[in-house]
Amino acid sequence: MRRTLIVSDIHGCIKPFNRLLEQEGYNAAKDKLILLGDYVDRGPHSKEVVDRVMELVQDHGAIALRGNHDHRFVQLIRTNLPDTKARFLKYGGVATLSSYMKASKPPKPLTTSNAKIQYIRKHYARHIQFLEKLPLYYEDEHHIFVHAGINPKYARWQDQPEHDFMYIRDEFHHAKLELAKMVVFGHTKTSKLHASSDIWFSDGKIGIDGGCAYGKQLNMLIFEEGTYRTAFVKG
Ligand SMILES: [Mn+2]
Repeated sequence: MRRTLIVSDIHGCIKPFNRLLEQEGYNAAKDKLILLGDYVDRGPHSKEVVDRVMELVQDHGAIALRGNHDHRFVQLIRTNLPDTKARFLKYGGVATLSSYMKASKPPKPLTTSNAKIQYIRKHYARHIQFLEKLPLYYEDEHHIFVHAGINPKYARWQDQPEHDFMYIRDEFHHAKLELAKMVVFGHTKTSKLHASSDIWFSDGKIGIDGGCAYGKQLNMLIFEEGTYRTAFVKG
């Protein structure tokens, strides 16, 4: 029977991610892998995570959604607007720039963030094109998968603004949703939803961000034959 494996908020943590897939025996021919976004920022290996996610999507049929950090990284490289840049650098983006520089070793070391941004724009267009095309949600028979959540204000959740898909927190966490499907999401560390980094199961919602980039854990939700199981590796 086919399993569905869900992981979120990898945030540059390539080693835990690969360990988790290996530990749970991920087999692309049999398993459906769904990634809920936030591949970059905070952790040490954003570039490697994006490479791996591209490979999983393009060669192995995985589904990858876009998170707010992926979205901001794309905006930064495309526009380099001061406000975008300030937020990017404030929320873990310094690690992303370092990761790309370390991996590509430009002929002379680039010292300013502007020079690094230009370098990435020139040499990693394929990463940016990949990230900006990622969808904001995915559905299967039983689930809605999103990065951050669903705003209960909208009669059709698909009509909510892009921003809600990537950023919403409390309004969604506290909402009593009248949806036929379970919402699986990341974005908010589960330690903020209950007193643990383990997966948070609630009425109609499952939160899975274990805070790996903060030294906690990378969770995997496993759905098989109508039941859930959880797995994780330490960050
Ligand atoms: Mn996020």
